[in-house]
Amino acid sequence: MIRHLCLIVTLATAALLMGLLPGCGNSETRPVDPQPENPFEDFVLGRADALEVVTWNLHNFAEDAGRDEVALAAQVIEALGADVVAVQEIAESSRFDDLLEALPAWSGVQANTDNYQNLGYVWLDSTVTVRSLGEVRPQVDEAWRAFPRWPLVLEITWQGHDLALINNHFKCCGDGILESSNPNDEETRRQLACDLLEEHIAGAYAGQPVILLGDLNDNLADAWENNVFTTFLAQPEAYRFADQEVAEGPANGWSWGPGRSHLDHIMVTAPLFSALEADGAACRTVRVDRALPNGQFGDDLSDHAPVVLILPGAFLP
Ligand SMILES: [Ca+2]
Ligand SMILES: [Ca+2]
Ligand SMILES: [Ca+2]
Repeated sequence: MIRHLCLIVTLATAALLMGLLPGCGNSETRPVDPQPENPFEDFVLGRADALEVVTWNLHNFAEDAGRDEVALAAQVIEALGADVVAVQEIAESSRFDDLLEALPAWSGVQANTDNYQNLGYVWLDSTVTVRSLGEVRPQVDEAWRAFPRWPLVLEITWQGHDLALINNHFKCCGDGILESSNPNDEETRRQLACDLLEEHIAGAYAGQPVILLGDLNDNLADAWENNVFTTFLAQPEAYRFADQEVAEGPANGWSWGPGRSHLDHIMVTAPLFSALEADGAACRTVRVDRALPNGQFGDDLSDHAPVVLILPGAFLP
């Protein structure tokens, strides 16, 4: 599935060769086109001494808006400079290829388990080594109800630290009421997704650092009886949502809308708690939408702003 690596190596080789053959005796000097300004350049997150992990729903990427959507998404990812970006809603696989081509310092993968909206990852080649790529496919009859898209697992090494990322996009919608006796209820389906993911993490990654992230399509701050995340929330010694305070905080920090509700989450397992509590750690919505005028972000790019988790490297296991 890592089918973009060869292309990137080819491009890098071509660039190197061009660099090795300067001048070539051409005395004409052509004016160099100025680099287009990146409207998101003030939103830099990337630091050498921290792991930054982003989740971002790209909203039917890039079905309607064509090249602009690709170019804007590339500018956001480049400006943020995070180590890994987990994305949801890749609608046109070739556009995701275009996105990777526009990001020469990054590599990426996309899944193809859904017929119209897929999961993917983009990572910074200079800091991240991918050890494996896989999917969570629980062997239970109801798994399809939980997962319209199989959770996409990326095992990485970042600056010598091994960890696993699990990206997912839960079933949307619902009426806010968790109706556990109805297997088709949207809230029940999201609750089942949490149950199956918890089982998988506890089984496959006991005692290991795991980051679960994605568009989980529900509110962490809901009342307990209607909260779809209680499997995790009931085990605070094992799991913590890094964005819990965002969900409980003011609306301008919420990811969907942006500012209308908070649906994109990043959860970590216990081995990452010290990093999460360390000075310099943070988890927040990055309101890149504010860099564009008058609703252009929503029209041309996405209805979600990215959410980032920053973990200081010195505190990683
Ligand atoms: Ca970094
Ligand atoms: Ca809810
Ligand atoms: Ca319901």
